[in-house]
Amino acid sequence: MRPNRVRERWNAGEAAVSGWLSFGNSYTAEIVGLSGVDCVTIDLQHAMTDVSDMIVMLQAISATPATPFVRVPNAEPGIIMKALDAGSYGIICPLVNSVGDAKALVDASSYPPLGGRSFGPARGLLYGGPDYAQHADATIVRLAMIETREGLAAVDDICAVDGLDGIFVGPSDLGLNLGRGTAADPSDSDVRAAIDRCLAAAKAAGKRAGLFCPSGAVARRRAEQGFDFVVPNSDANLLKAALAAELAVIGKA
Ligand code: 3PY
Ligand code: MG
Repeated sequence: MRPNRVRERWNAGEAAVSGWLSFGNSYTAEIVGLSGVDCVTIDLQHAMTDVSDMIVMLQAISATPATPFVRVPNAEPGIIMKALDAGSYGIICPLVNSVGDAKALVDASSYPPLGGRSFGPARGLLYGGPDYAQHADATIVRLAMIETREGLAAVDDICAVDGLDGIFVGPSDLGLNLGRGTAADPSDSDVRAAIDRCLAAAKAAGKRAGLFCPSGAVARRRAEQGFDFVVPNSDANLLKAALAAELAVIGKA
């Protein structure tokens, strides 16, 4: 089976860097996939994307060296299985608030006996290779998002769930849930402590920790801190920032 570059980075003792796709478009998926990132995450939760966009985006990413991940809208088994069948090598699941939510993620993304994923890997087989079924469970990465008070309170138990590779912190929702705003690189000491707490919980359980970041500088700092999976902002945010900078040069901003 084609290897997962995120796991390769981890096995080499490095953090994996992921692009983040908010446009439901195969061209931007290809551009980000060829940018030098290890991974490209298609966001089906908040982005302007739907399932048919996801399929052509996964096809575009196949033509790049980057490994495709999908952030699903929720832990509903149907969408997790569909993303995997379409060739995603990683699932990032938002709003994981309990051990039950984390187990549901593992269950939907793993074949029996580990889980209850139904067999029909469609594009997964084309992208992964003919031995997909034997290696899928060990190749696919499952990250549970910690981004609420409940998730934070349960983070140790969530990290202990068998088959879960780790957690992915959503700093904006976490800040919002703590009543401290939506900054992606929070200065608030409680939100910062909550992020550090998530990292410590993952490490204590021998699991991986990821984090959405608003820039490469923050992503680098977080990787140096010990995060294993960092996202240096989304395509849409980067386009907005780059355009604003250019417009400022010509006096339009
Ligand atoms: C958050 O910050 O809440 C996120 O979900 C980042 O993607
Ligand atoms: Mg969020």
